[in-house]
Amino acid sequence: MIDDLMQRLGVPDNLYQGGNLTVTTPVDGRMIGEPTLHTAEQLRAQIDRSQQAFEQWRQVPAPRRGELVRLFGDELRQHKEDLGRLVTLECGKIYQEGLGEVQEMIDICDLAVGQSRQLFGLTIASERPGHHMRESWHPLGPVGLITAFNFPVAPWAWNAALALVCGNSLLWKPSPKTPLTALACQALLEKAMARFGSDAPTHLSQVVLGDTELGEILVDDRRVALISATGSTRMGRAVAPRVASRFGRCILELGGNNAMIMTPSADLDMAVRAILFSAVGTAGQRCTTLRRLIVHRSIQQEVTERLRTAYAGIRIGDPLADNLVGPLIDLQAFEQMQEALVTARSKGYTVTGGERVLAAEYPDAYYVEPAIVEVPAQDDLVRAETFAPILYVMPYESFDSAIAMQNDVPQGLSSCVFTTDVREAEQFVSATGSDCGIANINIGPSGAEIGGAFGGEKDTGGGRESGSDVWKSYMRRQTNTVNYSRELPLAQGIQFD
Ligand code: UN1
Repeated sequence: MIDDLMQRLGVPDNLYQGGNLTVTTPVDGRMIGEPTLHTAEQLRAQIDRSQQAFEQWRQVPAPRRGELVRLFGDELRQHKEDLGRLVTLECGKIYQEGLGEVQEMIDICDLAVGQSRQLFGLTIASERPGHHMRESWHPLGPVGLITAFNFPVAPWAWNAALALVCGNSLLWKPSPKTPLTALACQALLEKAMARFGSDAPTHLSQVVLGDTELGEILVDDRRVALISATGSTRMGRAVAPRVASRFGRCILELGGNNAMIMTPSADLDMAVRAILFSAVGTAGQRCTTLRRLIVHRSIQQEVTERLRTAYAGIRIGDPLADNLVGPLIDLQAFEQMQEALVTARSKGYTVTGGERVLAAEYPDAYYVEPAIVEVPAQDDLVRAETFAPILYVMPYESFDSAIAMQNDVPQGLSSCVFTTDVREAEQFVSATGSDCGIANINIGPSGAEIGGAFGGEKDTGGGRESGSDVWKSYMRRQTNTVNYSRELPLAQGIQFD
């Protein structure tokens, strides 16, 4: 199946076969590809070429650059099923979610095409007669993209689509766990470039396959104007100071420890469905996954029972078949999940689920029952992000204390409240409410649309991607003062003669 898929997606055999990086599918542990890792020297040459491509691409008018992204969106529409299937094979999320990820790519392309005609600055009143002031936005330079296994293609596309219309070149270092989807996206982009014509430079976009060592070279190179990295907080802590030390720019999208506050007035049916999608979807491996349920003590028992029943009915198994939960990415993820559950049990917490399943059928893959852990109060176990389907359930007494609990974690990505009380709802999204980059009402914390800015505060890294005015992060701002008079008045009334 993999060869047919890669062929239809336009990836030549030699790019994913016979190399030194072994890629296995989490579906059953089978080897699905062996691409070749780049060397440090090759990466430096790629950065040279990226700089040259940038110098050409920045001269192409922005709406014309948008045309390339429009053509790329067309390729994605045409290959949605194949790419969605490859996403499923490579990272293990169910096919529906694989398709959803490709749809997010298509959506951001549409947004970026429109944006390509709207890269606008301001005009500003000058204090001097016969002067104009304005703000212009210019292309930035080569953009380095570091992406994670759990969303192998959409976050790349959020960055790539905007960076391209903004006039930048791309260097993409995907997770070494999911390089095949990156090669497929690159092949589709190259197809779009071939249709676009010769004003798209050949090395406008390049994929870099490598480990941390190559990541460091990319991050340290002064020519790479912006590093946009998605992954763990640990990775962000390594990347951010290196980029800062050369005064480069960063967009960081790191860990999340996302909560739902469930109030007594909540629509329980809706809330339980929202919990199911956001806590067990993608096998708990979204940065926006629901990890903490802060529930009013008066409804805690009822909610926990309903959740136990709902969890018992979850279909776990082959993500290409009709299941809701696929495998964890690998053994390490499984071990980290088990470690958290062992700690929970040792503290006397009630753990439901969390066991490995289908081990006989898939000895080299890690399918688990999503777990519910009831805890009396938030502690350091709950404050740490474990990238697996574990939902901690904790009671609250007053709404203010629920907000304090929601905020009392190092991460600040996404959050939500289920309530039909307008005061609670508005308080949650006010200055004294959730401290996260995303705060929702009567919707789970995951599954954001691309129109809004996506990202979060604190250990999540502070970066924003996708919609709103995020395009500005991929451009440099220039303030222009133009004198169209025959005098040379100085600002602040300074006399200098
Ligand atoms: C991620 O897990 O890195 O809001 C991104 C969501 C998706 C993106 C998740 N649109 O859940």
